[in-house]
Amino acid sequence: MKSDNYGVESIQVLEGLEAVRKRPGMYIGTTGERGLHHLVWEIVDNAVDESLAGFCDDIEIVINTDESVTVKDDGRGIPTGIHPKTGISTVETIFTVLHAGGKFGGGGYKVSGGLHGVGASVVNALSSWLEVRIYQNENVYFERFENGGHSVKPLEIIDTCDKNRTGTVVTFKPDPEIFKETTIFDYDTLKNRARELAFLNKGLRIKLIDLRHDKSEEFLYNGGVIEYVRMLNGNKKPIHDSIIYIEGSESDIEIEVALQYNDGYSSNIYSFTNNINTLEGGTHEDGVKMALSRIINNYAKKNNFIKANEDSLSIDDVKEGITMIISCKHPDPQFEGQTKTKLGNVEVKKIASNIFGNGLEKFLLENPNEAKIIIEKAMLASRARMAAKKARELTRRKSDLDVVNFGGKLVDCKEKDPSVCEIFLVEGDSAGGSAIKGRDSMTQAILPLRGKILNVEKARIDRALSNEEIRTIITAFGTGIGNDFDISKLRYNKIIIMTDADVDGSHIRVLLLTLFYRFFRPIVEQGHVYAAQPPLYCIKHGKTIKYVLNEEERDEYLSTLNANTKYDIMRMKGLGEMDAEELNETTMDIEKRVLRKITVDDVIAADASFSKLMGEEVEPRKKFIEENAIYAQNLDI
Ligand code: 0R9
Repeated sequence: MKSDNYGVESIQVLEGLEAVRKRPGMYIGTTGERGLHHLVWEIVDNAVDESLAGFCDDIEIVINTDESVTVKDDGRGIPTGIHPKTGISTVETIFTVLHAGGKFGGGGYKVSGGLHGVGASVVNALSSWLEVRIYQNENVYFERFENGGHSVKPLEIIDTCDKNRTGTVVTFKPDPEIFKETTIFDYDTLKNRARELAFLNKGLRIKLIDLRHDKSEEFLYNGGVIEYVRMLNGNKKPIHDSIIYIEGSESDIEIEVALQYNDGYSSNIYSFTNNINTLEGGTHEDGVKMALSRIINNYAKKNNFIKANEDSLSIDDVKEGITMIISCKHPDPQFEGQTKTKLGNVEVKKIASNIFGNGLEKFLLENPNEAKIIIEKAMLASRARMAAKKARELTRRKSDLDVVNFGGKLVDCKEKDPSVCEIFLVEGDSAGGSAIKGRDSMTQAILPLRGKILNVEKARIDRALSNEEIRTIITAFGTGIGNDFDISKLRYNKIIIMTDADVDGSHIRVLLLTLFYRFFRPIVEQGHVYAAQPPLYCIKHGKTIKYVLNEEERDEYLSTLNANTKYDIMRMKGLGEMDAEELNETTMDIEKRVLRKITVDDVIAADASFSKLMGEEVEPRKKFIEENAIYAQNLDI
């Protein structure tokens, strides 16, 4: 069949791909940087599926110099015969029929499609060109598609190969007409996910090669999730040597858990289903947490750590300082929740609880020394929780008008509808004073912060709550923390950190982000946190005043001015030196200001950097500073 001679079915196929091009967001979420990288995962996931089926153990991802990407696997190769339903090769079907991979592939766990499960045809539809090569039966099969999935020529044999060589190689170039924001691949984004996939699939080798910068890395973890936990605890101090590992399966559902406690206070539990990060948790996570609490309490009571008349340990107590990976493989996962990252299958809760509970019980019985260390840590957490309870009472905002607790520090806004309200956390009393005068008192609340707030990475909840600055912030937000946390009570839609653009300002910003990340993570995840961007320069010409954020913007603006224009450039002062009008004009006015939204794109990477930068261990911080010092040129800007 020639490309200019398509039948009715082929026309339908092209209409399908055209629909993807018309509404790409529906298939890959966004056409920004995230969507661009999503294309790679769609293809890589097919290779990982082949590995889960037991036929592939080597995957290579290559970023080519022209920003096309090649993905190779050493599996069986996509079937090359004619597909009985479509009358065209199965290869072409996979790349041109929406959702064909799922329909035509048989059995096994399908990781397919990361978040959206859309497959190779969507990648083809959103690419300027795509080429597929299949090594099978001593032949190399080839097909090329152009302009969003139009086959140039049907699948053909272009060469022969060694009889032992099998596999699939896909190269595609994302279409700049679709990805208008960027078509440049980010090495670290690809690296983080490639490494995560290698951790989650023990024995699978994933190599990432960047031909643009001549660098490459290979990830292969025979210990799988055990090595994942070891890496996550790398910047922390574990309190016992072994990493506890439990696996099992029931009714085709596989559960794998690895965990280790460290001497910190936060818990880092990450769960996955079919390699997809279930950020919102779900039944697998619920089952494991339930068993963790049940088994530790049973053991503690049986062995007299907890007396008959004493309270049980809560889930928060047994979670303190835990680093845990939960990986579930399910033949038919149902994803729910706001971001479709919550596992909904009800049967999984009991299965996960049984498998993990039995394994943990056995571990504690066989390792009484480690059991003692873990239980004593949870009991300390329990005592701190009791002490914190009292302090927490003090942070409860009883009503919107309840300003008694604020000691006069918070200057609230008049509007009560949270969706239009914002709060500025301002560095220093002086800038705080200008902000109070310069604000829109209807919708903008101001909380001046005196000096540095406590580093909560190094403090347990009871100590954090005894810190007045932190109590004030918690009270102002209205959400409570820990078990009481309720995001629906958030008093302000935007929480804006306003600090100077110097070293001290950055430090205060990191301390605040650490606090938010540890105690109010959903407000970060749901995009409520922003950093104000005070301008660096003011350009005056004639009656026009233009504020710009950095040198780049300054030069760009100046290049737009007529060559004869006379202008003055002033370097802006710190926040504290600006008067109310200037501060409003440059940094607070909704119409004119620039805010930077703080996102947690990669929660796990963020946790590692928070621990590294804010934790007890000095060595990782020193190493980070040494490695990154070269990037820190403009510290005083
Ligand atoms: C480089 C990226 N790799 C792939 O896209 C890829 C898809 C694929 C595959 C099979 C083997 N390797 C692959 N690599 C495969 C699957 C099945 C049978 N034979 C080969 C099967 O699922 O039963 N396929 C993915 C879907 C299909 N093949 C199929 F639907 F065409 F069968």
